[in-house]
Amino acid sequence: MAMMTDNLFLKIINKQIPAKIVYEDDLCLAFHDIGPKAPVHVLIIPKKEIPTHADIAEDDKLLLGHLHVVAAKLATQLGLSDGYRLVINCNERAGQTVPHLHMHLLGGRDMTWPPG
Ligand code: IU
Repeated sequence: MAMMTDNLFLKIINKQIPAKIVYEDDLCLAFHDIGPKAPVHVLIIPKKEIPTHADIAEDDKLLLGHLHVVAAKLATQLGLSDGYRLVINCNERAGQTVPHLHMHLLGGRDMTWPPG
């Protein structure tokens, strides 16, 4: 699938379109993926506009660390202590469709490796 030209996640951050939000603070938002690929599938996104993983800068170190801390806490809260996977797709060839950095938190089923 091609990358969207519109950043719909910005509209979710600004509450212009609905999402099932599970966590929010000044830096990030987490919500259930609209098309879940596992029994638990949450997206964790920075509020800062960073289009892709390749656009992360030195100044974003604390922000990226924060996203991981939030992901770990959510995984525990959502009952994924027996295992979960974090995925960041970067650019179209890797399957990124929304041009706003997002971390997938997936769990609740056995995972295979390598990913497709
Ligand atoms: P990707 O890594 O860019 O492929 O992931 C985008 C995800 O965003 C994908 O799993 C979609 O189902 C999900 N999503 C969503 O949860 N809500 C939306 O409004 C849109 C996409 I657009």
